[in-house]
Order: sequence, then structure tokens, then C-alpha cells
Amino acid sequence: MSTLFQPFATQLDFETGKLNPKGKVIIRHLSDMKGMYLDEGEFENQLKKNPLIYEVYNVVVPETMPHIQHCVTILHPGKVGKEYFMTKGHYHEVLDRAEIYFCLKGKGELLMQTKDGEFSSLEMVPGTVAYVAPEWAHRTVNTGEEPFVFFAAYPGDAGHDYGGIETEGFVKALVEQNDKPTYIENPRYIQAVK
Ligand code: S6P
Ligand code: ZN
Repeated sequence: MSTLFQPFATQLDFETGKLNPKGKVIIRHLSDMKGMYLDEGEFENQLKKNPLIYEVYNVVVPETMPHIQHCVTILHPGKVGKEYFMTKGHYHEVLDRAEIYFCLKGKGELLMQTKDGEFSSLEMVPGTVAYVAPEWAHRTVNTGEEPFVFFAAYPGDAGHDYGGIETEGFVKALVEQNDKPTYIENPRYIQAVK
């Protein structure tokens, strides 16, 4: 056998969104998201049950170039007060690394922003292929009533910078108003210091 990295395949179950083999699994409960939801009282209330918010199944490949990281996220439905369940959101540690999201199941929104405070969002339904361009932080929000499942692929060396979003927050938040997902300004958003 050559010394080259060997090709391999992973099986994605379209029903559950899970991978076989499972790869590296990341499970985030509400307690992992302190300070991220607008309604702090409701956040504390729900901590008693500490619901599962999302699961990420990462195929294990080296976190270097020229490899391609790929994974599936299962974002569960629910709300904290009026605000829909969401992922933490991050910039890539190597800021100019892009990413592709492919929605497989459920529905949601993909929120993106730059360090200059520019904001963009895309609706995600099964079949949507979204391009997260270089330098855009990204967060997903489940606006439906079933799990929102999407596949992602990104450069091997991208890495994750969570600290930026933990400090800044997102420009906008997605809440239910008159039974509809509605964007509101996030009063706690602080523009990044560059
Ligand atoms: C990785 C990619 C996704 C997220 C996942 C969870 O670059 O964007 O796989 O990691 O959706 O979100 P977060 O913000 O907790 O990493
Ligand atoms: Zn990413």
C-alpha cells in the first residue's frame, strides 16, 4: 500500500442524520450556551431540565491542508422564551476559510456576520446548499418543529474561534412573533475590536 492517505466512505442515515461510523461526536446542552440567549430568566428556568440543543458527528480526518473536514449537525427544535434553539456560532480560526452547508432535513436559518458588523441570513430547507464565504461567522437556528439536519464541509486547517462570538454576540436574534420566525436586533451585540 502507498504512503498516501487512503480513501474511505462514511454512511449518513437520512432518517436520523447520524453517521456510521459516528466519528468525533460533540453534544451541546443548554448549559453549554450560557449568555447566548436573550431571555436570561427563561434560560435559568430551562436549565433545570437542561435540554439537548444539538449534536455534531464529525468524520475524523487530519485537521490540516489539503484535507476536507466534513460533518453533520442535528439541531433539535425548541425555544428559550421566544428565541429558537440555535448553535453557538463561530468564526473560523483561520478567518478566511469558507464552508458549505447542505440542508438534508427540517428547516432553519443560517445567520452570518463579519467582524465589521455586516449581517446576512439564508433560509435553509432540504436541498439548500449554502456558501459561507471567507471571513463570515456562522450560526444556525431551527425554526421548525422537527430536527434541522445539515451536512457541512470546510478546509482541513480552518479551526474554530468561539471566543469572538461569545464576546460579541450576533447582530440579530431570531424569535417567534405572531407565530412566525422574526429577526430582531440583539441589544447585547458589541462590534468586534479589530
Ligand atoms: C464547522 C461547522 C459546523 C458547526 C456545527 C455546530 O465549521 O460550521 O459543523 O461546527 O454546526 O456549530 P458550532 O458553532 O457549535 O460549532
Ligand atoms: Zn464553521
